[in-house]
Amino acid sequence: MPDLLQIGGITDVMRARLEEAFTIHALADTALPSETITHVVTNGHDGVKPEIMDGLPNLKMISCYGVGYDAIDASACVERGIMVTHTPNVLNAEVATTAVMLMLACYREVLRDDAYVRSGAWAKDGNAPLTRSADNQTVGILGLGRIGQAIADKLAPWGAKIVYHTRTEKDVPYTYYPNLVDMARDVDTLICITPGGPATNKLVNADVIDALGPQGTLVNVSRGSVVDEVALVAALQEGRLGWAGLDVFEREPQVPEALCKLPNVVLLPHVGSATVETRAAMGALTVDNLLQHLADGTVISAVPECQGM
Ligand code: A2R
Repeated sequence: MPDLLQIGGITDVMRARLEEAFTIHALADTALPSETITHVVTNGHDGVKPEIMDGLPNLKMISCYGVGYDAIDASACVERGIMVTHTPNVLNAEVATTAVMLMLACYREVLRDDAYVRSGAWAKDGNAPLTRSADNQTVGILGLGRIGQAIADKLAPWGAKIVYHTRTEKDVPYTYYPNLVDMARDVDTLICITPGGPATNKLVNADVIDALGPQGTLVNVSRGSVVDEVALVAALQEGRLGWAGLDVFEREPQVPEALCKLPNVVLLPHVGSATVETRAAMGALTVDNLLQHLADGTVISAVPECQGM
């Protein structure tokens, strides 16, 4: 059987299917047969480090369990003729739910009010302070792709007015902002859902955060690298930004202590797509890509860089 290198975790269902077609090797294996590894299964967080890829001379395909593949150098893969696949679409609805959940949790102060009940403050001090309504807000989506559109759809029942910023204007019924600072100035909430990588590094900088302002809410379900975390913490501490709902961080799983101490943030451990149902669908697509590539050299969901291969 061909040799498959496993980087990061896979589910039992994925393993059972892969074991029927591949001999699976872990990165930590002392006797890793680097020369004969033809396939890699990894995830968006671990990716494939350049030094690992360099040590695999017969690598033909990398299947990424996730839609974001910024931890894999796809251009270098194209040069070497290595196919890269990912899992788009099957997680759109779940990540959109996470984004909306973070937005609602910020507006309605879910964590503060939960603590209010648990601490006994309700009985002792009376009703909790009022919160802000999440209805009829102007929401700017940074990255109106597959997931961004799903977020817009999920916000429709809240009467949201959707606007967006991307590099190219889309054929959608929402106002387009070619400039991100201008959009941030005009919205109540900014939701980040671009890919990670150098092109989007710290796209949400101090200028964007200041434009969002003291009444603004920032939600990030994309990559930690998209937001300047130092600028974000400072703005939240100084009241220059109102609230933040964050699923992703610059140095996961490390989260700045200063962020953890702030009352005006909701923090999640990168669980945007992490439900049993959605991870099963992502796992199935990850394995389907590998098995199809093994069978006839084609794949179901190549990353854009590899679509012409
Ligand atoms: O810029 P465009 O026209 O290519 O639109 C894409 C936008 N985008 C950007 N917007 C502003 N500045 C950039 N430098 C930039 N780069 C990309 O992000 C497009 O509207 C959106 C990405 O959409 P999709 O490719 O359909 O990705 P999907 O499936 O929505 O996933 C987005 C990301 C993943 O890469 C993971 O990092 C995360 O969500 O879970």
